[in-house]
Amino acid sequence: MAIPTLVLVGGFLGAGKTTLLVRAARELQSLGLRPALILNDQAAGLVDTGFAQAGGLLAEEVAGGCFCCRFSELINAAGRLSAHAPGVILAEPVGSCIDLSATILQPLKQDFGHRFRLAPFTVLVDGALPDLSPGAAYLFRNQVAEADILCRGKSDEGPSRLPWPIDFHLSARTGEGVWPWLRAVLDPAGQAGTRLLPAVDYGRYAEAEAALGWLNYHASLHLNPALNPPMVVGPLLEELDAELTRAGARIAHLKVLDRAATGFIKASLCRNGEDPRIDGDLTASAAPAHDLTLNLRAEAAPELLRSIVAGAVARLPGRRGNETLEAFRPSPPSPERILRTLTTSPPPPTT
Ligand SMILES: Nc1nc2c(ncn2[C@@H]2O[C@H](COP(=O)(O)OP(=O)(O)OP(=O)(O)O)[C@@H](O)[C@H]2O)c(=O)[nH]1
Ligand SMILES: [Mg+2]
Repeated sequence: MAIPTLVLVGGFLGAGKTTLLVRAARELQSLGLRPALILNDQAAGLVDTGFAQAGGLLAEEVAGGCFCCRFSELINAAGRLSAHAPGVILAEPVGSCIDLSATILQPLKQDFGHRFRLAPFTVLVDGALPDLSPGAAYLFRNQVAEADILCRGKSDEGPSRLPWPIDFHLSARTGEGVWPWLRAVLDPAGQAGTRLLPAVDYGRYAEAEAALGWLNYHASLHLNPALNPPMVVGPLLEELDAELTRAGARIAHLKVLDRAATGFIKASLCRNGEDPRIDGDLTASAAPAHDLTLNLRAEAAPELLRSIVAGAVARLPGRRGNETLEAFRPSPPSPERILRTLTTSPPPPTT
């Protein structure tokens, strides 16, 4: 049996990684190539996993730390997927992660060439450079420096103002550039992990990540009156945006997924005050039972994020059940493996 191709797509919070991977998975499905996804976060309860599953895709989650700190779990998640014989595994590391070449790509090439063909590492960058604090800018710069393939996403939103040479301009929304990029990553001649950060100051890396407050919320809702998903998500995002802005909390990514029997909506903000970007079914009819997942990454204390989100969901009409809310700062990265030399993959098995 052929081994799957493992396609890792990195890039900063909100760059459009999940949307691209879901789009790419659908394109691959249309050719019978059996895609699967692995999503990743510092905590469980991911909008991204729910979004992929709501779209009928096979998705695994590595939670509780980034792929580099949970390298074995990444391998285990890929192992669980192998029961479904995927042709392509699309994997998204946490959007604040750096040093992925040394901590994931080189170890994968060195020790797992018999299990995966590793695709060139793609880094996706939003065409409108995000407005970043110095710490976030440090993470962003290092992500770009590790790319085997650098892509500019959201090309439907206007011309790029990026200062780097871009390999592919693509839009997960319109599909522009998605196939040329997929052909490049699936090309057996493509080289993965060709770049390596010379050295990483893990103190500075930890500080930059810890400047971000992280919040994951999940609940089942029994609404009275019944509402459709856009009527749940729209006012909630508007209220959260207003309150975060008032409190001086800079949003890196605020995303909400609301699922009802009648349809689902995912909406997100990548900065304060912008219009939400929406995926899903705006015409779904009203329903009383909903499943709500909210992930917020913002430059603010986790306690502040907790009180703002808890206050906003408490004002939803009706009852909430099975509530979970985790708010924290990411703990210092502590990779399982660091291999700071460029390794070559052994040839894949011939049988
Ligand atoms: N217009 C447009 N919007 C997009 C495109 N790709 C993603 N988006 C929107 O950008 C927002 C962020 O997209 P995600 O795919 O969630 O970004 P991400 O990089 O996975 O974010 P994190 O998981 O938080 O790191 C969502 O609201 C998407 O709908 C695109 O090609 N065009
Ligand atoms: Mg994502």
